[in-house]
Amino acid sequence: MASTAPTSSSTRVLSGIQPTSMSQHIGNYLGATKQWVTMQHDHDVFFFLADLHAITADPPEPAVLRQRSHQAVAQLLAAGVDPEHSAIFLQSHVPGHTQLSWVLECLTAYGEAGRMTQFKDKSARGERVSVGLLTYPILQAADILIYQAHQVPVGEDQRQHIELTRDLAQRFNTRYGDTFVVPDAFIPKASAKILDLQDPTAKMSKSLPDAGTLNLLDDPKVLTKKIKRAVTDDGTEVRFDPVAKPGVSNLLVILAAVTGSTPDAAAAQFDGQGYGALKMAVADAVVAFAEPFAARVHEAMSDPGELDLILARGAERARPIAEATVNDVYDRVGFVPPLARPR
Ligand code: AQP
Repeated sequence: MASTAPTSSSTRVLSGIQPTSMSQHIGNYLGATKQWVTMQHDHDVFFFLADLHAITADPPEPAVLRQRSHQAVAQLLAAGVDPEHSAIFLQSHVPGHTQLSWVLECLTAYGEAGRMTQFKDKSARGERVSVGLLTYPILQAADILIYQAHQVPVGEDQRQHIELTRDLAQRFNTRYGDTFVVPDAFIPKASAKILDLQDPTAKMSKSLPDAGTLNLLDDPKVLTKKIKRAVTDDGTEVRFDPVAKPGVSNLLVILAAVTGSTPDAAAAQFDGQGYGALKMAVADAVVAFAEPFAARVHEAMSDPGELDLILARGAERARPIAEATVNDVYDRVGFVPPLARPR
């Protein structure tokens, strides 16, 4: 195993979020970042903003991407990710991610990359399908393996990508000797897949039409309107049944996750009441969470210098680990190391 692996007493945790929008949605929070906050106290944690991934679909204007990256840091702070405990950094600040990605790309079969469901879904949706969209799960594997991470807290949609990461780690280890920790996905049981409010067969996503997405920085009136218009079904009974009642069950999952309950217990409160009462309760709970969250984001955004400092400190923690892994990997693959010449 590479010397960059943490000792057995410290489980290393790595995860990322793409700055593909000005706001996280409630699925990103409940599926991923909420777990980051709880894991940061007793693990060795690294959280990055996947700005390289954020240009795989339609690359945004440069100024917009920069602002989204700052917004994303501010939102991690607002969610409770503490830079004293967690290394928070930008993927583009650590060159090792792309250096390792190339080696892993060469170990990945073309058909294997094309089978990723996110690639199939996004390429079916988008007009422009870049090679980056095809190879992004491999860069994601590099993002994880380069830190020798044990656990990767993500939503259900990322399960297949973590499987690919595990396969690539094992493939490399078999061919070149024990090098990578083979990581496990850490997927929350209850809120692993928050569904789109307008299409409760699809996951809530930043890149789907806005009406079905609860952005945490939406105005409270907008959040309330989106929840009131959420697609349910033509029944009346509030019951947790994800197969028969996906829209209602999705609302119950959100309500339970935000209020610290379970979907069944949340459903029991609405015995004899209709969907209108459920929607009002969900709207009140989401707004009660989102309003102070937005205030914390605005406060953090008022000091961009501090955000850059947090990113610089995070990258300083991440870079030496990444460099050591890349050096080890390049050596094992057989690349001749550059001669360090005395100046
Ligand atoms: N609907 C969801 N429910 C639960 N978890 C979710 N995640 C995303 N959507 C849901 C989790 O959020 C983390 C960060 O996601 P991401 O921004 O890196 O990319 P994504 O999974 O592709 O999320 P989006 O919102 O759908 O973004 P776009 O539209 O830009 O691709 C991940 O851990 C993810 O599992």
